[in-house]
Amino acid sequence: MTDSSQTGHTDRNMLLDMIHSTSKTSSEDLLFTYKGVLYPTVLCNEETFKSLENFEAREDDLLVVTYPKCGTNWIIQILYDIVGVISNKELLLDNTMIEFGNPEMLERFKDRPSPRIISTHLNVQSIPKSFFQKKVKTLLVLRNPKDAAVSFYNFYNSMPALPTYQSWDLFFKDFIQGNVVYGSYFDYLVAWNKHTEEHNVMAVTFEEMKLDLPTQLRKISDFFRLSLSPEQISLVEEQTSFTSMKEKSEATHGKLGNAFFRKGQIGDWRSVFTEPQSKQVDAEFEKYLAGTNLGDLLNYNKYCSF
Ligand code: PPS
Repeated sequence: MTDSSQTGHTDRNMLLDMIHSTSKTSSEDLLFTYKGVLYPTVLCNEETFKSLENFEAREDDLLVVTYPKCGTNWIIQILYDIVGVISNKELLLDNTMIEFGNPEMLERFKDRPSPRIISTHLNVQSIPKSFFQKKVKTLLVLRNPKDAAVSFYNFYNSMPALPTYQSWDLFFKDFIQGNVVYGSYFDYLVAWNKHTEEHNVMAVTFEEMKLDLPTQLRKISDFFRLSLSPEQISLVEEQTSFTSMKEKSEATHGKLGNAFFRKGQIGDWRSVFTEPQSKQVDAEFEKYLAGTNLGDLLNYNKYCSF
């Protein structure tokens, strides 16, 4: 990616600067609701959401969809590295979520060369329709809800653009009610469950990536028809390990590096959840996801038993 990636890089830096320069104010100032879902005011606005309705996807876009804290930055780095390795170029990490920034920033996606790596936390209903009409290849990254919740709590408290919670218990109440940015974890997955049979949609989990990254890299690269040699897989594996990404995080994420790359582990929830909280998540899982394709993929009993 050449000139236009420089533009993207500027947009990314601009967003990081906007976050850095936010001083924590009240929740009312930091969050707004659009179509019943909470969003961060510093990063999102209604005008961009309206423009998104007419966003033109390209058939060769690589779309990544994630509920927050489920491995977004990891998968984005993986895709940049895969595309970079295949084209034999070091790509500048210029990614911004499509819903971030103003409509002009969204407009500049048109200048990005193919294949565009596009990522979003938006729920299915809010993703521009053209991605579905064009059957754009879409990778969904899932993470068990308990680790996602703990990661989210820590992120709220380290991110200037999000309100601070005085305690985990208070955050947990909001998480379980979907009263957090981007809404309910369960609603998000329930909506995606309806798309899991489509040939252009593939789901992987944070846990599978953590336990056997090479296998998942092969699956991901084959899915996007960007097949890698074993040597290329090893290179991408090395570049996208937690340690390596954390080390580079100041360059990629500025002062927020440590907020984005905190622990990168499976099971951190065990040191935070109380038994009743754990049971409450189990009940939600049972109600919404047990026995579904995504519910099965999550391997819930393995990762979420108290
Ligand atoms: S965000 O803010 O929604 O975009 O966050 P997201 O990138 O989706 O998720 C952040 C969590 O992913 C962990 N992470 C990783 N884990 C393992 N390996 C690698 N390479 C990696 N990169 C990011 C990150 O540490 C966050 O999880 P926690 O549990 O908070 O550490």
